[in-house]
Amino acid sequence: PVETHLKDYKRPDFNVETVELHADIFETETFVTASLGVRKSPEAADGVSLLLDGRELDLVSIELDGRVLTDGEYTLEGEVLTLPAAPDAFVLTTKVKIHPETNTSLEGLYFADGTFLTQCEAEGFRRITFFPDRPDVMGSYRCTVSADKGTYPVLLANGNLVDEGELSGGRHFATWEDPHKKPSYLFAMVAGDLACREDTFTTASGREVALKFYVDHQDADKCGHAIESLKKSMAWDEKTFGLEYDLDTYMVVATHSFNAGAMENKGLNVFNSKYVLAKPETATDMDFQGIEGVIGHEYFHNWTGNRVTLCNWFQLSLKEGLTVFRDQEFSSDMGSRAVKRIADVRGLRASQFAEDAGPMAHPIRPESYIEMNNFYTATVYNKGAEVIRMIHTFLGPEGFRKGMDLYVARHDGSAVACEDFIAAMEDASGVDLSRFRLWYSQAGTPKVTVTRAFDAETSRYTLTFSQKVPDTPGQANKKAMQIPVRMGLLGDDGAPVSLTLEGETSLGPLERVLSLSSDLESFTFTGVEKEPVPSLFRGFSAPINQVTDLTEAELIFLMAHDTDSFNRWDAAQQLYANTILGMVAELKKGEPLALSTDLVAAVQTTLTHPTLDKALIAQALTLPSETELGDRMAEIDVDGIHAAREFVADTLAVALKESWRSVYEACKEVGPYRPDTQSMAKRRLKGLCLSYLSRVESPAFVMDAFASAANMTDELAALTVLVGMDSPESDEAMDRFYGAWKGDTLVLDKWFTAQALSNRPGTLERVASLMEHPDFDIKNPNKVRALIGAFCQANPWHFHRLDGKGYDLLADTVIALNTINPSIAARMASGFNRWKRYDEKRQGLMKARLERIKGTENLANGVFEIVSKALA
Ligand code: B3K
Ligand code: ZN
Repeated sequence: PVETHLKDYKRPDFNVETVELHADIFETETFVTASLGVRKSPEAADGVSLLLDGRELDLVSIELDGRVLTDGEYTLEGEVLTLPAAPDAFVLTTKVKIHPETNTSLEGLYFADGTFLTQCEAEGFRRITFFPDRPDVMGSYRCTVSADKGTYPVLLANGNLVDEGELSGGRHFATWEDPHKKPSYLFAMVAGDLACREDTFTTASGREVALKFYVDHQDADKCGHAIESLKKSMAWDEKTFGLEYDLDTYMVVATHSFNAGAMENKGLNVFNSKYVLAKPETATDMDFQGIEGVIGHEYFHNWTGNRVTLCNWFQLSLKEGLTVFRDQEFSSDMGSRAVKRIADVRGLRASQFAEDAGPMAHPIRPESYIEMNNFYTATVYNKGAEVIRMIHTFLGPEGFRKGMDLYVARHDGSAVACEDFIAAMEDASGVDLSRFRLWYSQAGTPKVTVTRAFDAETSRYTLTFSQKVPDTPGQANKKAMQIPVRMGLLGDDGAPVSLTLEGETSLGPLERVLSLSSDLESFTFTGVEKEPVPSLFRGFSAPINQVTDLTEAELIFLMAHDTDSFNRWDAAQQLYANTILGMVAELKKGEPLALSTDLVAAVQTTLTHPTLDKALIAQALTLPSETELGDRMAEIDVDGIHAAREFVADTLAVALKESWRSVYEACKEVGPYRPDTQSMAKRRLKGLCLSYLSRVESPAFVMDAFASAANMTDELAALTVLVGMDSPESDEAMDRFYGAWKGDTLVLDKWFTAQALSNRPGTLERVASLMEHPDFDIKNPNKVRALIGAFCQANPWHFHRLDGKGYDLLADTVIALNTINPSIAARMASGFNRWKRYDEKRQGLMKARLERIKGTENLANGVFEIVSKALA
């Protein structure tokens, strides 16, 4: 396998200005004819060859300006077709034969669940036709699709429908033209028998856009929420960034077989059905929120990704980090900002921090890759979004908006780099981001240690910050980063203290943003009468690990009094983590466990708080996951963490039984399901109460909640709790749920996941037998993620069983997927990435499985990259 390096990047020698495609789809083969209008770049050297990528294509014919090329006039070696010394401007026409009907990789053109569809990002277009398949080659596309009319009545591609008609033999065709030039990764086409749900949106400038959602006929009643979410996204981008939609039609196609969440193809998004289909009986509140977020995300790509695109794949975060930031802001504006922030940070800590501390650690702008698909990571996406958020913090909302305006004005229609975005932000705002650029090149989560000193005599309070960016593979001795610290100080009555820095003459504000930019620096506040409690990194103002010496009492104080909702939650998380990890150490020494009464009282106060947002209460009372706790330990103690965390949950359940019960009752709803913020908050808190109550109540109590649930949120909350109870009710609930939902593949994913996450003994054996279930399909990524992904990533106690059977299950799955779907195989293989963090016995077991995978014949490049980096 070869590695591609950022430092080797060069602009293309040839551009393809026009692309005329004909795809003739048949049951057992598809013919693709492509006529490419090629033009040599004025900067290209004399006599350079044109290189075209092609993967698994049967070349039928090749012509240059209408003349058939003979053998010596081109070469086809491996995956590259070369035209030596190509002319300055010409039309190249190739005809290839491909086999979407047997393509299980779900890249390029593939056939799944009765529909032909495409996925081209990152390098899938080369599976459709020979092409310089790189994002800096941009052209105008015209695409004709033909297929049997009875079986595939719907024929789609990007842009506008310009022609359609009948063909002989019961076939028909449709021709689509995209007026905007684009890179090949944004190409899409679809042929299938799908229902279409329509709506319209009128843009700020008064243009009417037709919105068309294509789904399986049986799902036609589940598009309403996605359509509403799209309309909200379109309005939000106009209002927030002044960006309007630019075509007359916006199409979304939903499929059950998709490697990712969704894909932003120009004017023709393809979505994993999970992010389109919802109604209260089948989708949870989380699903409703996920749909709103992903619909928004793909829509926002129209400007950040499509109109302004990437010059090479190393710049992926330019579109993904920015677009995640935009979808986060959108969701915050549609719902509760604090709740959204907490959910995002929980996710970041769970996946990105772990990635940044492991063998795959890479900067948000990676420097090399073997398989680009491996770099659609939490780092590029979610840390990338945090980097954009820090720019927003330094520039302020107005400066940021000016920067966005300038970025779009300068680069609309072109393929650019992260540097172009930073430069636009600097030029528009006048803020110097030179040191800040290190966030793009340095990997690893910075550790910021804070110490404090109070001088009562002079009323001075000093905070000292020291930062260390840890070494990561290929990167040592890093430089200090520029880090924003949004902060405040709380007086002993909980009131905020004025923040006047030494040397300032007027009274300072109650909150401010400090900027760190060296290894060690101090900030002294004057006029501080009594020792305050610091509230630092409010709203998680930087993606760092904060180390403080806050005491239990101070954390409890912050939990109750901080004016920043995020930090109230974070103080609680810190408190739980300190407590549980302290207990892990006590368990090791054989000491008995006891939970601090102050902590119990703090939980009680939060739980019964009369005015707090119920979603925030629920978040505050959710203990950190076993995975997250493990990440905080040098050597992860799987059993100790499980035992200590269970002890804390059980103790809180018993001690506050009456409160859990009364809050549970108070959260019961009257009236029909509504997916609004307040109703969701109630259901969330009710579900949490139920999980605590299940520790003190009988299975019949939870069964009752299950049986009386009137929507999927409540039903799944009860099922998830029941499945962990070692009782006959548990099996009964699983059977009833399956019986009720066996026709709905998305709901069955929840059924698989609930069982994969169970604490019950024998969970691994159950997961293994579910892989043989008729509704499980290893070719379907949603099924693989729902069952095996959930088990390996979110059920550490069972996955890390000391007999190594969990590791076998994962290794066998990776090896099976290696030939079926290499992208998903590589994703799954990263389940071993943390192997060096465990005890010697488990390390040995995991290493042996990694080696077994590495020794597999015909190992896909992507899997090779993950396992060889893990073993290095
Ligand atoms: N850009 C796509 C991801 C494509 C995944 C390629 N392996 C979805 C998104 O981020 O919007
Ligand atoms: Zn994206």
